[in-house]
Amino acid sequence: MKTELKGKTVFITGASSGIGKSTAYAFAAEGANLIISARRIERLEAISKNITEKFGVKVHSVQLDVTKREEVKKTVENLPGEFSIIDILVNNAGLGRGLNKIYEDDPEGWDEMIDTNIKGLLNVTRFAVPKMVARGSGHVINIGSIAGHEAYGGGAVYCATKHSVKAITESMRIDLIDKGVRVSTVDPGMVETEFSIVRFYGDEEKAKSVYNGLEPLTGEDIADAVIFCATRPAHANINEMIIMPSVQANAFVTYRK
Ligand code: NDP
Ligand code: 8X3
Repeated sequence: MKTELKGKTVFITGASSGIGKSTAYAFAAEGANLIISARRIERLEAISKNITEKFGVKVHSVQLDVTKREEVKKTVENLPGEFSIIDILVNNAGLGRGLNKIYEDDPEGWDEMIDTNIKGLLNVTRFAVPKMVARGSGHVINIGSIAGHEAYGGGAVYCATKHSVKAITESMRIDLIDKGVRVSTVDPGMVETEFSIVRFYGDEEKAKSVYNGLEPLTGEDIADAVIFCATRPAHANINEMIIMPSVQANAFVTYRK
């Protein structure tokens, strides 16, 4: 029997934009209640209002920087009563910074990527999973990347962070095998979100050119994949799902018109 999402509580990091935002809408459409988090609280509040009006589910918006371990601990351990049981955690918050050769790259960007994509994911997981373990049920869905399977030039650190997400997912699955907690990773290729704008420090033209001549994935495509993972019957787990635009064969080869 498929896992029912109605009435479940889903914690999504990085829900102010892109994949995280689409995932919030997709879970709400299934009747799940949400904890949506990111640094830009005003965006979360607007999303929360819209979701509540549209789907009638409960939404708790939290301003949270996943790189701040103490803040994450305080937030996750002190959720309001009706949101205190997290059934599903979607570790989505992440970013790329720059696309430069390693010997020319800005080390500040390395810190941001490592602190967010690896340590941020670890921080939230560390404080959300103990209650799942105590209850004997839960599901952690990480958003990895094709960059966690292949490494491309200019992406040494971003690719390293997503290879880390893959390794963390695999180890966690072993750690949680006897605890009733499932662990999945959804690993997309090119998705048109704010990702490239952030990667190129606000250069919208450069960001747009990443998708020139091809139809990229959308946040909704990835949200669909996340919902598929979350709705498998309790005895089944999607370990890993790689999802690409039809015209992207791998991290290197695209077909552009
Ligand atoms: P967006 O830039 O559209 O969204 C990124 C989200 O992460 C935002 O909501 C942002 O919110 C949040 N975020 C960034 N840093 C932090 C932080 N320190 N603390 C909390 N939240 C943070 O990009 P995407 O939706 O594309 O990215 C989502 C995930 O998908 C990332 O992990 C990315 O690596 C991955 N991915 C993206 C692909 C793509 O092609 N777009 C392909 C494969 C994977 P705020 O700034 O408000 O904090
Ligand atoms: C982000 C997309 O194509 O740079 O994971 O790997 S890509």
